[in-house]
Amino acid sequence: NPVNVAVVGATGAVGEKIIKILEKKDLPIKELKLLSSERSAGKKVTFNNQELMVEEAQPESFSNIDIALFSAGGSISKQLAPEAVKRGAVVVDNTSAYRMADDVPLVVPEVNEADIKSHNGIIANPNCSTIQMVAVLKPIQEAFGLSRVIVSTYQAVSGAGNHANEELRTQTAQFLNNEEMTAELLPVKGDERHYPIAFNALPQIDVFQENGYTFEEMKMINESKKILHAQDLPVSATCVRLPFFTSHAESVYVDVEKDGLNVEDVWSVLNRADGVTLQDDPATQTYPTPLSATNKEDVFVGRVRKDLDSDKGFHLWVVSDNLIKGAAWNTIQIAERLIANKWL
Ligand code: 11C
Repeated sequence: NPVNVAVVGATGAVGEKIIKILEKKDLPIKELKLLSSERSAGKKVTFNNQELMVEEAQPESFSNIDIALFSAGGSISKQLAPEAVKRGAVVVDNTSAYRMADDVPLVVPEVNEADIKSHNGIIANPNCSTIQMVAVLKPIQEAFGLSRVIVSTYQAVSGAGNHANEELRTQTAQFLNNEEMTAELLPVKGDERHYPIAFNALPQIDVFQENGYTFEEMKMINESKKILHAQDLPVSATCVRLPFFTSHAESVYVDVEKDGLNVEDVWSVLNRADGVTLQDDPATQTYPTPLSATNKEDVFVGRVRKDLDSDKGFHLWVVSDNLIKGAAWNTIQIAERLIANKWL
């Protein structure tokens, strides 16, 4: 049966992608309602050649909605997701508001689709940098076991939203014109100090936690354990922002449990993994980059190498579009599975 879908945060970086992907896919949508904060209400957005008006999200907006896709920031989700659920909608939430709640499944469909079934009205979409990593870790975990993960990220500015893209553009022009760069947003909106991102690398994504890790690093650590059902797996992360617009890249080190594996063994499980594309051939300089992964749905992996000292250690380079698989596409996949499995 066709469903009524609401997109909350319809004018944001992720909301825009959700609408574009919904146009391409054949979800049985009866009505699409576009919602936003008061600031963006009144804007017009085209969907399937129809002009739709963006309305301010209110509790009543969710009467008659079957699926609500939230990506308007954590505070809007905290305020309005329960209102949507109260009115009978199932929420797929793209923010960090509910991810670690025990009664909220945190889902990457290729990894833990079955977890969706136990939802109580809210399903959380993981952080972008987590999604692409677990998509690659899962087939390795299944085939060989995992005993340790260490990741360093190279993340795009669009992860911090459309305003961060503008800041990179402005600073790049300033630098090339020999002007002083103005930094007002990155590394984190609202934090005390700001540094230029253009021609730079910022080892801070989101705010610092008491243990010295940033919230982005802790998200990667805690979310990965939850999605992989591996609370005891040691995971450690260093997250860095770099001056390009789209797609996050990650250097991932894993220790597997099985002895004596070689690169071909890892290639063969990655080749069979859903949603993963292997691009790995040093002889032809074949590997993914943020530019080559942009606007694609898959997670790309290359540079698979066996550690030179540890028999069970492997290094991988993982790249994916942070706004597509990292956000909009994963959200829509969850909605698709809700409908297909009749888990609404
Ligand atoms: C970034 N990963 O690149 C963040 C953006 O928890 O959904 C995604 C924030 C989130 O800045």
